[in-house]
Amino acid sequence: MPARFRKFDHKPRVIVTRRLPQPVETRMAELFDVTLNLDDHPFTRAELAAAMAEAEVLAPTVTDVIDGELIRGAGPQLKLIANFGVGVDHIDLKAARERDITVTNTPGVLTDDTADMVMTLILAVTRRIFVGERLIREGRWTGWSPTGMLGHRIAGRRLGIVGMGRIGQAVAARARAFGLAIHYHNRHRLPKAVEAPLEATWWPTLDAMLERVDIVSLNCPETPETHHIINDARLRLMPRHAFLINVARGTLIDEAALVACLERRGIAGAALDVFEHEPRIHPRLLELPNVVLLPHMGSATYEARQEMGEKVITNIRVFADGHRPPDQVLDLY
Ligand code: 8YV
Repeated sequence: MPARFRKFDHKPRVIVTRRLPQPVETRMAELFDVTLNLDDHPFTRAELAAAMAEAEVLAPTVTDVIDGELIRGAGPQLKLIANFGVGVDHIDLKAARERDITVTNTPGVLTDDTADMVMTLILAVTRRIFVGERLIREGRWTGWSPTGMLGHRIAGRRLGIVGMGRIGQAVAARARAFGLAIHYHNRHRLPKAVEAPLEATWWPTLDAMLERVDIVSLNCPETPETHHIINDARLRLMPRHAFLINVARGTLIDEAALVACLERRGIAGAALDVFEHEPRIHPRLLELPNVVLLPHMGSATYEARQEMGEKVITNIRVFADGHRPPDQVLDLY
């Protein structure tokens, strides 16, 4: 058994960087020698460094940028980074491997909620939900009219999913029920048994798919290969009537190029739950009427956040018991 999976002879010293659901924090306090972040402020780099100098287990979130320098500066006692969240692009996995620090995440439990959010955004942007909502709240609605508040029907349109993993497939299943035709771009073609019920069409090249679909949903992780996967050149491939949906990571899109594209009406609209420099939003995005903007809330259900916390606990317990944690992240990119 590799040295890293060595049983602890004491309660692991755990530092949690953000507030987690109450039952999760209570259970952590029972099981671990834990320090919680009671006021929920995002850790500064200095606070992260201090935590990594002291903790045996760090439980961070997407708001903590844990780069190579921080990992190399960590104390020798740091053995596990048990991330609260499925995406681990904020953690330098290679540096962690070099220091023999195990990294875990929380896959599966946020799949359905995130896929629901994709459908919400598709409908919100095509049916102009928030434009209508604002009309009422701002007291500008003067009554129904045959040509008022028109949007677009999604049934019969082609949805192009970029990244057909757990979340991409959950999006496809929902989208089928709404009458969308499923197209996807993925490094590998899915087995026939997965493709067939979805009647999904695999596109080996993203560029070719972008030219042919009406709605694009980004559902891949952020890696060096997928950074700015939607750039100026690719936006120019999309039809003018197309919509772009992103619940994955803001850095998948060159946001400046997207703003320019929307301003020249290169595509019909975008619905974004994540941003390149979040929580900062490109100021010109705020001016555009054909854009839906949400504050990174794809997995924000009570149920998902509780289950994510339970996964963090399970990963720490199994690791501290001397075994490979169930959600170990391997540095495959
Ligand atoms: C989480 C997410 O809320 O899990 C992810 O990767 O993007 C979000 O749904 C966040 O990452 C928690 O750390």
